[in-house]
Amino acid sequence: MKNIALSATLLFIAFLFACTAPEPENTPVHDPMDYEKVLGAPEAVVETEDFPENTISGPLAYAPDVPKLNTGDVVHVRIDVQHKLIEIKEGVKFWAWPFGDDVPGPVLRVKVGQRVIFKMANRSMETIEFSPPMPHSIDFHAALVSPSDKYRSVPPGQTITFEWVANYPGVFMYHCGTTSILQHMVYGMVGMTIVEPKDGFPGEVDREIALIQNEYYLKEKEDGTYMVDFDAARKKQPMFVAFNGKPAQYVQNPIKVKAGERIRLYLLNVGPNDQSSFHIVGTLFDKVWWDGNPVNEMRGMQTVLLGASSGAIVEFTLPEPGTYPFVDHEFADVEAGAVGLFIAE
Ligand SMILES: [Cu+2]
Repeated sequence: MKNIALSATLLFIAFLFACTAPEPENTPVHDPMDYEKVLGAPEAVVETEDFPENTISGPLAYAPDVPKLNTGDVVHVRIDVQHKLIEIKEGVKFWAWPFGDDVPGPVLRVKVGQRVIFKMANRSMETIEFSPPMPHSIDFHAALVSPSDKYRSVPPGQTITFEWVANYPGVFMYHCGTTSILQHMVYGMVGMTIVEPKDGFPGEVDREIALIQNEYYLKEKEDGTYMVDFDAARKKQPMFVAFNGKPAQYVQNPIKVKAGERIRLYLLNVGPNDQSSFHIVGTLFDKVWWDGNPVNEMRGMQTVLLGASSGAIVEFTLPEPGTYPFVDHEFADVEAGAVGLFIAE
C-alpha cells in the first residue's frame, strides 16, 4: 500500500514538473505567412458607362489554360456579365449567365501584394429578347473586403468598380452573390482566382493546367434548348458534372502531356452543391497544397477531397507513356461527366 502511495506521489511530482518545465528553445522558423496584410479598400462605385467590345481584360484565360501574371503592383481586371446561349455538350445549349464568354468564367491570376482594380458591367439587358435582365454581383473569396459594399448587386446596364489586395496565396473561387445565390451559380456564375506567393510558387514545373469542376441542373424547353431546373438544384440532383464546363469533354479531346514531365494542376470545385474526390488513375500526387497555399503541404496523396468552393494545387508526373483517366472518384459523378483523360506521349 505504501509503495502504491509513493508511486502515485512520484507520478504526481513528475506530472507537475512536466507542466512547469521550461519549453526547449526552438530554432526560429521563418513563417512565410508573416507579412503585413492589407485590409479593406475604398468604397465601390456603381455607374453607367459605354461598354467596351470585349467582355474581359487583364491577366485572364479560360481553363484549362492558365494566364500569365501581370507585372507591377496594380492590376486592372475587367470581367463583364452577359446572358448568352452556350453549348455545354453536343445538343445541349442553355441560356447561361456567364462571367465573360463561358462557363466557368475566366481564370484570374495575381500575386500576393498586387492591388486589383476590378470592373464588372452587367450586360444582361443586351439579350433581352431571349432572357430577362437581372441584377448580378461578384464575390472574390481571395479578397478581404466588406461584402455589403464590394459584392453589392449591380442593376442591368450599370458597371461596378472596386479594388482589393491579394493577401493570401491560393486557389480561390469567385461567384455571383446575388439572391438566389444557388440560382445564379447554377446559371454558370462561377470562376477561379489563382494567387501566387510574392516570390512565386516554390519549385519548377514543366506544365500548368487549370481544372474547375461544376454541376449542371437543367431541363429541356419546348424549343430544344435548356434552362436551369431549380428544383433539381435544390434537391442536389445534377444532370451533368463537368470539368471546365463541358461534361466528359476531355474524353473526346484528351489533354496531351509528356511522360515524366512535372505537371502542376490548379484545382477548384465550384459546386455549387457537391464535393469532389479528385483522383488520377496511374499516379499519385507528389505534392498537394490545400486551398493552393504552399504552407498547407501534404505528400503522396491518392485523392484530394474538395468541398464546394475548395481549391488545391497538386503536382505529379505521369510515369510512362499511356492514357491516364482523371475522375471525381464519387462515381455517380463520373457517370454524369466528371471524367477526362491525360495522354502521356
Ligand atoms: Cu448573378
